[in-house]
Amino acid sequence: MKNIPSTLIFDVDGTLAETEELHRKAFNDVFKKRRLKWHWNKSLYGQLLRIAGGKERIKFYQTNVTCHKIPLNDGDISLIHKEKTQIYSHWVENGALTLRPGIHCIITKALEKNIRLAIATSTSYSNLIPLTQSCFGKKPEEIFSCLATGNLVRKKKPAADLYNLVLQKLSLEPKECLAIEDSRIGLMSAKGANIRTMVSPSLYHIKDDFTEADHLCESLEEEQLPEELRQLLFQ
Ligand code: XBP
Ligand code: MG
Repeated sequence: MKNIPSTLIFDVDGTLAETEELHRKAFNDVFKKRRLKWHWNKSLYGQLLRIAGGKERIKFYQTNVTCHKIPLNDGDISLIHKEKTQIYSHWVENGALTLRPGIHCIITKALEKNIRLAIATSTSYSNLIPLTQSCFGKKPEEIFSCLATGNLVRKKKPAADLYNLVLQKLSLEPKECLAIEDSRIGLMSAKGANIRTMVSPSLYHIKDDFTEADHLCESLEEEQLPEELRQLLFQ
């Protein structure tokens, strides 16, 4: 790592926790309740994850994938997504997720050392609250100095909007930051903002192309981290 970062910018889904199976179940739950006759199996969901954001994913599916073309308008999709978010948040509040191995340690050490932390995620702010509350016993704002969430930008990942928002809100240069991501679209988003990126692939993204990553780590546990990040956090 040529420059030691002053700010670590975390993705949420797949990076802080393996969340996508829970998102998938919440989508399917709502589809069933609404008798849509849609079901996203794991293989299909893996493909759909190329589209960031739940609303965008539903819209893409309706337009490009399903043969039952039920004409849902943007209002319907927003309502479905709102219900999905309520179900997902409720499960997370009740402890359905744990952090990926190594994440608790990285975040605790960074806070001890006054290293600034930020979030750049396509997911909604309302999904982040139960995650930090159940895994850290804290509000997101008590851990992260900046929360760039999907609801705040026009274009979600792979566009660079979320990372650019973090740079703008914290008045930072890209070279002062390190992004931590799990997917190709996340990597593209961070690199689009010229931010050095460490990738640790999550389960759904093991086979993604990470050629442009500055660091590729099998896991986020201490021994797998790049030397400079280990020095920054653990010495
Ligand atoms: C991953 C996503 C999210 C979730 C669904 O975001 O694409 O859209 O799958 O979340 P990231 P919502 O990896 O950037 O954290 O339903 O809240 O949109
Ligand atoms: Mg992710």
